[in-house]
Amino acid sequence: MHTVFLSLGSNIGNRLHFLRQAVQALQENVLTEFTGSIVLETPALLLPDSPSEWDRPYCNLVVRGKTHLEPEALLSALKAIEDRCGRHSQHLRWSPRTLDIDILLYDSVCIQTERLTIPHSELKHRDFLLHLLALLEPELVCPGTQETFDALARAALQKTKTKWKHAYVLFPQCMGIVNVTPDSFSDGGCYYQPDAAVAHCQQLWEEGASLLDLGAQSTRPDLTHTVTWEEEWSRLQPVLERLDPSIPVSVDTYYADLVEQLLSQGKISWINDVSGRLPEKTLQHIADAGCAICTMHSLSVPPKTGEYVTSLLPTLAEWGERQVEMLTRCGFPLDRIVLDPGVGFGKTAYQAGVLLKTIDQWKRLGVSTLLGHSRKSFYAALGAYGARDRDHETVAISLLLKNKIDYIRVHNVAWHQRALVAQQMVENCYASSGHFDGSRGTSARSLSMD
Ligand code: A4P
Ligand code: MG
Repeated sequence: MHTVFLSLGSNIGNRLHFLRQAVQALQENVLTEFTGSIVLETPALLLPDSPSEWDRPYCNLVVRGKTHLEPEALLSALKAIEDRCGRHSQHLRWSPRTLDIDILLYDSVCIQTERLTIPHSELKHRDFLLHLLALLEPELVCPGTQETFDALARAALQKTKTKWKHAYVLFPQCMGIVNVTPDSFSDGGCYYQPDAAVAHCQQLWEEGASLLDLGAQSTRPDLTHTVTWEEEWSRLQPVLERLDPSIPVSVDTYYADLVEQLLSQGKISWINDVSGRLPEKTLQHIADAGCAICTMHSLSVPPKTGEYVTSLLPTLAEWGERQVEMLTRCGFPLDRIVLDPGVGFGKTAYQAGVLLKTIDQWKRLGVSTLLGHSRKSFYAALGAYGARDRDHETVAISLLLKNKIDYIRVHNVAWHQRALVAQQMVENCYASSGHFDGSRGTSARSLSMD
């Protein structure tokens, strides 16, 4: 097996989505013992006289893994993944791309053929690649030099003084909450005006949300006045009209009429049904439109104080099985079904702990899970913090459960990305013996950082 480092970059459309697809394809078909760096947003490096519209920021990451493929075969496998992620095979050099995968290092060899230069010819000139490699494996010596990536990255950054604006992780995915309501429990009124809602959507997107969940009806506990589907639509329409169409949108509603209206406009990717009770005919239409369905367990919506589920785990297990069976019958493939256990909907604050601890109980069903724990009232069991002041607890639980869930539905995307990035930096940092010499992984030197 050969140890390789690859760089991945994307600067068109839904960049994190393309990188995520590529990482999954690499893990399935090309690399074992896979480790990924954090993702950095980097300014585009362009060739002289490039058109100004090429100047779009990239998302870049570096991955490490083992492969049995020889260099030329590896290059072909990477080109096949680029193709699948929508990259045109005929492209101008350094033009914008949905996905680019380059081989940075292949064992410690230096290769110069018609098709390949390894180490990659630009490696030493790109501060972000040296930085990402140094974050992954600081003591590794760059083949053909006597220098470690730690030294190379520090020297490059001293020269360029680059500061990256955003860093992201690819997993778990953040669904950003946007309440276009006057009365939601933690941010009611903040994004009720269309301009404020659109600006917030754009902000959450830039902070690293994978999709945005737009809700036009509060589901806070004991709400007495619910609004009609027409009112929900009048709140959502001006936001959907103004939103950047490349941002994937979920709409949080349990009204079948609103779902039909949304599908006829064709601007949404998901329906988030917190009632879990949309009629099968509506569900079939959602499936036919190619959208995903998120279905949540609840007893009543809005939840009523004093109404709680008994036998929590068997109830949820049975409900999950029934929902997947019914949604599959309605035409949803498994990868477009998302189950949400419904923290705060018919569960006590004490049951919330059990529910979170067993969040991976539906894994065997082959569908995705979403956790909607952001700022929920069960945090009041831990201290007298107001609803807007519960992001610390929310982030802590997201970090704890991040490997057990696919999506976290959160108000504060920026804090989540910052915390997840910091954690991933340490988790994926490799304490090597310095060279590609077969002893990788056997030395356990402690990390020291300037
Ligand atoms: N090739 C030679 N060596 C390699 C290698 N080590 N890995 C040949 C992969 N390919 C290699 O590549 C063109 C040909 O390079 C391949 O067919 C292969 O035979 P390509 O990916 O088809 O075209 P390209 O990407 O436009 O050209 P190139 O030279 O690979 O450019 P780079 O280095 O990929 O640069 N700015 C930021 N911030 N972040 C970026 O990731 N990337 C580029 C493209 C420009 N600006 C950027 C970024
Ligand atoms: Mg390339």
